[in-house]
Amino acid sequence: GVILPGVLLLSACSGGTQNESAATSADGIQERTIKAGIGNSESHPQGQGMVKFKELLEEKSGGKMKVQNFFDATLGDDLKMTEALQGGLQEVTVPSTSPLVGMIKEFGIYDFPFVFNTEKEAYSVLDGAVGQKLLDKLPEHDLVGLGYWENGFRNLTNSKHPVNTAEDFKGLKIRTMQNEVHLEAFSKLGANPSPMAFSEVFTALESGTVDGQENPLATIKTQKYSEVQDYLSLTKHVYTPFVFLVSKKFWDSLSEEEQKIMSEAAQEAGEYQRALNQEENEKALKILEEEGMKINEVSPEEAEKMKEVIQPVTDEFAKKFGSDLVEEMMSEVEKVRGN
Ligand code: KDG
Repeated sequence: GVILPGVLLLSACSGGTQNESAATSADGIQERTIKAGIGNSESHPQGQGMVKFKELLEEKSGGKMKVQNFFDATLGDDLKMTEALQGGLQEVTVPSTSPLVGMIKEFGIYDFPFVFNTEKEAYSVLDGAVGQKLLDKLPEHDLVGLGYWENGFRNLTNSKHPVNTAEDFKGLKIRTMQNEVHLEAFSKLGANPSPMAFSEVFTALESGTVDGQENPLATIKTQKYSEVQDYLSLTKHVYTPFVFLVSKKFWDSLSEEEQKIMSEAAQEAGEYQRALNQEENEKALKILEEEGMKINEVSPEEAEKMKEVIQPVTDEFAKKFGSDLVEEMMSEVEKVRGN
């Protein structure tokens, strides 16, 4: 609620029943256990971000607010965990924004290929007015968003051949996230996309159900995709944010002080996670090469051609998601680029 710690203290002393005064401590922080889950492994920068979040929250709450982290989709994949938050069965998850688009369509603007060229451009949109507008849509879906972490620029791996040009996508069976923009963009390039939850990807690649998948380098490394994929093409075709979600049911049960330290912990852990992610992506490239992947760059000219092929898809979805919002995002990117 909105009760200040001082007021709480007063009401606990004067007239509060035995139960009320026992439940509300002087600093407005109670003993709590937060179940937090992600799809990535603990060694992934996202996993390390969760470890940092746990440390920070436990420290800020004097050890009262405890975090139990679950990695590797042991609590389910992004969508399942998000639903568990809505039902009040789980407190925290940090999904890619992409699978949420079926629920809140506007998040789909982040799925437009080739919008961002650098992390800095992405941060200015995510941490600015556009990012906040989208977070503001969460409460009506029983979710609260405490900011954006980084999944990052996605690159294509496959078992068939290097992808250098738009034509090279033709006929490739590619796993995508459960997201209509990704599906249609890959179809437009002539690939055969199939949407699939993250935890099923390795097996699908291994069994040949799909030829390829796309993810940031740190994920390609920690998921050991090099064991089942020969080619890594540095397409950087889209930037995926993570969004730090809290169950609204849980959030509304917290005191103002508890909400404050939880926001701070998510924010500070997010800054740490973004920096680590950039470092780990660089390191991963070298490791994947050592593991035998055949790696190719995609020239800016070819990337531009891929973008042109996909453009009709982007235009169609821009209308659906809100042209004003898309324009606001693009002008923010232009501002950063101009500087
Ligand atoms: O922990 C996050 C993962 O569950 C997922 O979001 C990773 O980008 C991802 C994917 O390809 O599903």
